[in-house]
Amino acid sequence: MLGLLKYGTTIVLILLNALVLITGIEEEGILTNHFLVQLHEGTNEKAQQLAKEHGFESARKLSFGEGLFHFYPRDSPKNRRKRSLKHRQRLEEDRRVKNVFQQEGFGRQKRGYRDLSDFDINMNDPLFTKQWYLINTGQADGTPGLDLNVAEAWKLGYTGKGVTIAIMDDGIDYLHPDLAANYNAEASYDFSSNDPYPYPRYTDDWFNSHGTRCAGEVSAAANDNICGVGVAYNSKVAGIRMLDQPFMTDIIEASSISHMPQVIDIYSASWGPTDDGKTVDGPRELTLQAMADGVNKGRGGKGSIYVWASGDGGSYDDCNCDGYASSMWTISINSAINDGRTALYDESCSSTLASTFSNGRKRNPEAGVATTDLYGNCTLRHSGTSAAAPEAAGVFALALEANPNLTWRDMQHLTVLTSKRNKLHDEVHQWRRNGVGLEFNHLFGYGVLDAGGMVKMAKEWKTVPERFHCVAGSVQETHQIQSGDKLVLAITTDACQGKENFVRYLEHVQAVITVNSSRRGDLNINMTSPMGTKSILLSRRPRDDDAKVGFDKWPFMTTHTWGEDPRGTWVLEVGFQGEVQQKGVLKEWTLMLHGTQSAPYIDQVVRDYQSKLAMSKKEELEEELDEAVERSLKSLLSKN
Ligand SMILES: *[C@@H]1O[C@H](CO)[C@@H](O)[C@H](O)[C@H]1NC(C)=O
Ligand SMILES: *[C@@H]1O[C@H](CO)[C@@H](O)[C@H](O)[C@H]1NC(C)=O
Ligand SMILES: *[C@@H]1O[C@H](CO)[C@@H](O)[C@H](O)[C@H]1NC(C)=O
Ligand SMILES: *[C@@H]1O[C@H](CO)[C@@H](O)[C@H](O)[C@H]1NC(C)=O
Ligand SMILES: [Ca+2]
Ligand SMILES: [Ca+2]
Ligand SMILES: [Ca+2]
Repeated sequence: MLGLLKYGTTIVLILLNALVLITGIEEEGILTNHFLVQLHEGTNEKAQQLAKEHGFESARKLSFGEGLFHFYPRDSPKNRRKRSLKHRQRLEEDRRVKNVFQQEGFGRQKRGYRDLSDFDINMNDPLFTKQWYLINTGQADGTPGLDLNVAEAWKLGYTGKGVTIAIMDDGIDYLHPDLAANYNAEASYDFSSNDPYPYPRYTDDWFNSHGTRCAGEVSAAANDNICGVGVAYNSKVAGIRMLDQPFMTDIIEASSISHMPQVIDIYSASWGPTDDGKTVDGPRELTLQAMADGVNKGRGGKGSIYVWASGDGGSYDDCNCDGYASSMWTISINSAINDGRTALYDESCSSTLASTFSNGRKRNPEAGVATTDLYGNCTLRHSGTSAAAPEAAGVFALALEANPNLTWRDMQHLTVLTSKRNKLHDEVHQWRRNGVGLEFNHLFGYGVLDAGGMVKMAKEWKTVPERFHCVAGSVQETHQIQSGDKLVLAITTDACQGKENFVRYLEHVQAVITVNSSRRGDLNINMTSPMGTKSILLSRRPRDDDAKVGFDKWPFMTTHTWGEDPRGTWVLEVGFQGEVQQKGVLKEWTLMLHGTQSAPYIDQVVRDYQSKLAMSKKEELEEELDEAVERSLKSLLSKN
């Protein structure tokens, strides 16, 4: 009897989750005229017949138990509740019926439908209600609930206090009344004109408004009656002016990226190589060194957090050809528009970690990103993946306030685990799950950042174990490729098992590739992990007609295999797309694995977040975790 009761309760829950049957019922304990009916022997027809005899509309067979049916009413569920008692008695008396469970009705909010007043966050800032990326109630024809979930983080008390974010851009209007109070002058600098005042240079068309707009998204003050509210509205913002000179240099980039790494926590960059769909470029020597130093020595050794816009080149470009966005040391952020679709300028690539929001697709003047603008103004029209990166920087500031101990890798792990698919919708690339059940998309990465989820997990977070690097294998012979005949290569690896640098749980994977071809833009490269996760390392770039340089030891990066066991066979596929016949030569493929030896989440609250993991893989994962615990215990014991 107890068993049956328990069973019944479970079913009730499943039923109510699966079917949106009840509307308009707020109180607990109301009985509906939906019934869970168990028959002694029940075909679908018999059940439907019986349901009609008893005055129901019909019955539906339920897949999760023997002889179980949902008897549903003819009438709107709101009305005629009085009749339900009679229904029940009559059903119970019917000899064909074994059990009857009348369904209780309880409140379930339709996910995504919200009202600003639900948040009891009362900001007097005039643009606050237009900032749909903070709290999306469906403004500007957007999809309600599709937002950064900052309200939850704010309610928990996290607003960015004590965290400094640098905007590396064309300057900041630090006199802006919505920014002045949060401006960190000591941490600011102007590398475009070598002075401590990163004020934007005036032009008639307000061309240099980019940095000011980005700064407002992160750190605009709250409740001051001016413009809107920053994601981390109590954080400090520093201006690093470095985009406003005729040419970029390695020195300016390196200086910017390494400016005051013990004071600045997060660096936000919304720039990179030209998004013309034919450039392949990345950080030069000094900048690479500066980034490496930043992640190793910044923030007292916990590592500077570099947030990067994945690019505005649209479907013509591939952000894996942008060495800043595809770097393991940057968190590369793509953008979704206010109804969850991709923006026209979004670039896709396997190195993108997560997404935030930019403008709406419709030419709705209120669908842009509302923020501060030059000369004390406000704007509703900020857009592009430029707008997306600072939102992420703001969310990371909230996480750092929740736990200042987070390392640059902890931040990436948190991003992977707490970002959500939500209502993001990519017409080209499907959402898939990787070998450990993490859901990802080629364009959106692991989904949209969830500030509430992130601060909660950050609070309990234990720093991930030491990181190791393993060269899993390398193909050095030359291989011909031509249209219609793709090249397939394999590397079988033990991931350095038995050596000090064994990588058992993946973080980033790099495929260092040297290849030339008669047309670089027609090349495409895929790589599949031993657990079966395919990463598109390079997609076609129709405007790239390079026939000389190709890729020279280019590190293509994927984040899709995060958490996977890298041991086994990796497969690389290189081919051409496009009408014209092309040929090329692949000269090198070196597979580099980065990750941990011990399971990163053993001590983590992640177990509570396993809904994010595929149910089918959950047990395997548990097993793996347990095995890892056992292994580390054994090795500890053997050392004694
Ligand atoms: C905002 O911009 C307009 C020009 O579009 C300018 O006339 C006005 O003075 C600016 N507002 C402030 C507060 O400076
Ligand atoms: C951060 O680290 C310090 C020293 O290791 C520790 O005392 C503190 O509890 C940690 N804080 C959090 C939030 O984990
Ligand atoms: C690619 O490299 C091979 C071998 O080095 C060379 O023979 C060939 O001409 C090159 N092809 C192109 C398109 O540069
Ligand atoms: C790579 O994957 C994409 C998407 O599934 C596919 O269209 C393309 O043909 C693949 N390319 C190769 C070389 O296998
Ligand atoms: Ca200046
Ligand atoms: Ca404000
Ligand atoms: Ca690009």
